[in-house]
Amino acid sequence: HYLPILTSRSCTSGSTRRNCNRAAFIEVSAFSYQNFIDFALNETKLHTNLSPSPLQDKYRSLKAFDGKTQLQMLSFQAPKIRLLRSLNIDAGETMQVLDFAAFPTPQYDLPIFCANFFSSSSMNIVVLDLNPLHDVISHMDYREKYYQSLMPLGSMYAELLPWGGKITSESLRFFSPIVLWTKFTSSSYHHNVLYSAFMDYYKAWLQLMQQADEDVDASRINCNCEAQHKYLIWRVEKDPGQQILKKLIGEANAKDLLKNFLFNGIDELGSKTFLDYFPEYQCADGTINDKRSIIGKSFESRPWNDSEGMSVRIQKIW
Ligand code: BLA
Repeated sequence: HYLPILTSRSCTSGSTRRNCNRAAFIEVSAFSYQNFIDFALNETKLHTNLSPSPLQDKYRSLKAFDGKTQLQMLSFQAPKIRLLRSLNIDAGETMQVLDFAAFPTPQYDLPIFCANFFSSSSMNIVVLDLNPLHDVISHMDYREKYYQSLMPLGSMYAELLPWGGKITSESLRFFSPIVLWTKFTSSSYHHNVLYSAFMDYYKAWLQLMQQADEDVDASRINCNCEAQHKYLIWRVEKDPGQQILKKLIGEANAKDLLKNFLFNGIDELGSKTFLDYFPEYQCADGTINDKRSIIGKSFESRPWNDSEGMSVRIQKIW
């Protein structure tokens, strides 16, 4: 898996193959997440019948206020996938961002595939996970069904991409025991490990998708809808990428992109509000607290390491 995957800019501008390979290893700040997206789409097509999402009409590409930064959007659907979408932000060497997610059709209790990679010229902030639809602490059966067999894969990558330090405590509820939350300085080694992890995690998700049986019980489907709705509402309101999106394309466009593209489905999957799900964010005047976290940041180290200790420590935030 450890291939020189970084598509260096000098590669695309007609340099020789030898220079191209050198550039891929040396110019670590000039890379793109496009090949991650290409891999995922090609791989998906091997497993299911992918068709364009109606969202493609409205969300394709945008240029930021700076006139240089490009935002590229793709969206698809498939029988078991309600929405497969990606946002790729290309600000050259200053910033590259990938937000790639797959949301299951509500008849399936499949995890949500989540790849959020933010890269500036020096720093990378990464979350890669199969976000659980249902709580993996109280629903041991859900945890076993989807994560038990993936624990070795998760442990291998958790060693290569160590825990990124304290996070917004509320976020942990949306993470699985195999989550990769990490920060690293840019290097071709790190980017290659990340590409490898992305490929393996996505292949694992596709396999789960292919094997998933449809829920027929109406109450189970309702639970799946509500869980996905809660997840979407959380991310529309509290996603850490919001500030940057607002800076790039303005507040109204950023809000539209978050609600109607990135976390599309809020109007269809449920009718509860953010404060119904997260009442602790309610201010005295009834509005939603702007803070990303009420509890504050915690989890200095990977909380999933010891399975006994983990339950006790994580239960406190539920
Ligand atoms: C930081 N992004 C973070 C952090 C997390 C995530 C955990 C660390 C800060 C924190 O504790 O909140 C990602 N958090 C997630 C994800 C979930 C979650 C995926 O709860 C899912 C449930 N990140 C993006 C995009 C951008 C981005 C699209 O995904 C930019 C357009 C930027 N993320 C970004 C930046 C930081 C960050 C700049 C550091 C600044 C900060 O902490 O606010």
